[in-house]
Amino acid sequence: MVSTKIYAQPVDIAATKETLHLYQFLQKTLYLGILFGHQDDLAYGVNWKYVDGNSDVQSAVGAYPAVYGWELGRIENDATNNIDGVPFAKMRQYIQTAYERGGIITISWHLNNPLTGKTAWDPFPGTVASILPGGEKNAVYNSWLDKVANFLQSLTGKYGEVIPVIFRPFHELNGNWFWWGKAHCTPDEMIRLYRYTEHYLKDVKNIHNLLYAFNTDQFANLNEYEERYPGNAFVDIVGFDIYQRDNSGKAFVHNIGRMLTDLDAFAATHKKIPALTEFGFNEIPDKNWWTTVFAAGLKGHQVAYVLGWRNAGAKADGSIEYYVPFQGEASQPDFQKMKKSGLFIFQDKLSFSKVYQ
Ligand code: BMA
Repeated sequence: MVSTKIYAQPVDIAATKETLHLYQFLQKTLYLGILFGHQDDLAYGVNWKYVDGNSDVQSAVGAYPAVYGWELGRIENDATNNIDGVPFAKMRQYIQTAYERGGIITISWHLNNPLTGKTAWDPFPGTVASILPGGEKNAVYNSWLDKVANFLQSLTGKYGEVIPVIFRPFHELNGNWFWWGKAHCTPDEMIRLYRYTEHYLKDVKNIHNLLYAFNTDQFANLNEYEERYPGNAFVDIVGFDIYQRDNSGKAFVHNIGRMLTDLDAFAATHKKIPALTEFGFNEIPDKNWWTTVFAAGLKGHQVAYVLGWRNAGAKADGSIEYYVPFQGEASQPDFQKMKKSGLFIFQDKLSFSKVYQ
């Protein structure tokens, strides 16, 4: 169990006032409920794209999510749209809209491979080493971080203040599918890259609106979880990603419970905020999944928030991808039941002053 003491200060000692308030709010909510989040929620859903005010979560339960995930992939190429087609200009507006009503923003980055120019899924050996200081691609990586910094600094509220963001770089780093994955760099290289990235944003670019999230994919035990942990001085939020990929809700409940028990202990000893940084069961093939599997698995554990992955709908390659109900979807009634249970917090329970002031 996480201790009831509120940690006063995020790792960035120069964090802005709003960022500090968000940090403290996230700790208070651990005792009130779990903030429900969704990736790309305001940009598109299973049957729509870029309709102002639309949200699959809102259409399913009458309230917007509390947490909004966004993705920076392709910003490194100066692209107009991100890796999933979301125009960065629109993303900025959605972030501003959500922030003004007390929504919480988290950002991931499926950045291309800086050594080969291919995608995040190109595990070319030596990529991490090549972008560290002294490496042949360090200057390229710095120029990419400059673009990330520009975008983060452009997220401003009504009074010109910068909007706080939970930044989640190098997610799922114990998997092997990304170039920063476990099989493609040493623990020391990964730790140096995480620390360097943070140092560059904070000290070189003067970015002070970030809380830093560290997150793995599923893990076997705490040794695996900790192997590439950059250290207490670099991390505010600790989490992991989990997807159900078979029909057995039983296995999911067991695994999520086992990992949350480890995460609870890790968060308490390291004085960090626990979160479920991504989750999903694609197309939600079980209409009672929310109460009998998802909420059942979370029961008895403390996480500040959960982030359901994106409702892409039908994709160009013919596959279908969605993780959160929408109006008329089979698991909508059970999702409504889960909301009524009060375990989760949606936007309707938040306001700007509660979260940021
Ligand atoms: C993956 C999938 C992809 C997407 C990528 C980056 O998990 O959703 O369709 O391009 O995340 O957001």
